[in-house]
Amino acid sequence: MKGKVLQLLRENSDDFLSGESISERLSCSRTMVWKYIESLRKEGYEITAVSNKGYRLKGETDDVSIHAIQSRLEEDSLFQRIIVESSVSSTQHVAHRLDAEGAKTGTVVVADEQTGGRGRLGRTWLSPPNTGIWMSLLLRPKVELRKAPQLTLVTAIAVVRGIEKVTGIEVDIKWPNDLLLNGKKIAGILTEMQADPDHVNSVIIGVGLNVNQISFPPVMKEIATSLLIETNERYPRAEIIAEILKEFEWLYETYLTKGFAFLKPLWEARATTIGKQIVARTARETLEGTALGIDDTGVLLLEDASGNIHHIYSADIDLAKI
Ligand code: BT5
Repeated sequence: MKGKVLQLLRENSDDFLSGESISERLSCSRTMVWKYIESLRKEGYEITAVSNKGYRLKGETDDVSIHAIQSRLEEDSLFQRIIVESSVSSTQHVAHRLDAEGAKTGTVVVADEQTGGRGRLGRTWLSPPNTGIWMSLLLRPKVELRKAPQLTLVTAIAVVRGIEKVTGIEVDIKWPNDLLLNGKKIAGILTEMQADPDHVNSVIIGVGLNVNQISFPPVMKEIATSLLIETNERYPRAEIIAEILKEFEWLYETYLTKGFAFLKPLWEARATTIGKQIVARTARETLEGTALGIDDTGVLLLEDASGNIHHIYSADIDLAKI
């Protein structure tokens, strides 16, 4: 019965549901409804109650703690320092500050909530509490500056594999930094770096992954989704974080020693847009054509209607409307 109360609340999470309507639908007393709600709250479900309106499910919580993450990693893991905050403006900001203070490679910052989460080009990244994975990895790779964007692609492979290990769900990659589930954005990656003209001092990779959100604001409903929305199941965030870090570690090692070309097949296996007609909006122009694939350095190759091949280093990609 408690599961049914939860299911009703979830199905109606856009609005309040009165105690009376729950008790009628489930044929039980309002006192019992109240008891089930209290019991769900004790389990960590965030349920708002407003008199004359009823109940509304706001979030399905699970704990993310340093212990919950670290206990799942090897003792000699690359990720020796993990910082977990309840609320920060952006984990990228925290990681940049730690970078300036000289923090070691392999420092991880995780937050339960971001009040100023960032996407690329000054865009906003919605990061409500108790629901998603908002984390930044601070790394000091010895790579040439021009190759550092490849780390976005390496991270995409790690996130896809980490999600699949814990949940069995197969997520698609959309070049360069989006992960999609059933065509909607489930995760985004933001790679920022500090560099001299010829060498990289640090790379900060931000990963935002929607896990247990039950809904999105109306303006985002068409484009964004979470693991819970797509599967009606909630998932343990700390476990997913740990699996992503484990996957990242070996992929990163391989990347540093063997280069991106070695990992390219893993990326291609999950890339959705390849072979399709796409529109690519770069900072300079909008191009339309067939996405041929990526080259060994991770650059997207687009063939336009005249047969010209364009090398695209950074862009927003959409499928072309045919
Ligand atoms: C990204 O940018 O996709 C990179 C997102 C990186 C977020 C992580 S969270 C941890 C770390 N700390 C931060 O402050 N950031 C990183 P971009 O490709 O520019 O996409 C941004 C667009 O995605 C927005 O303009 C919205 O349309 C959409 N969006 C915003 N929040 C979303 C969400 N939670 N889920 C799906 N789409 C979202």
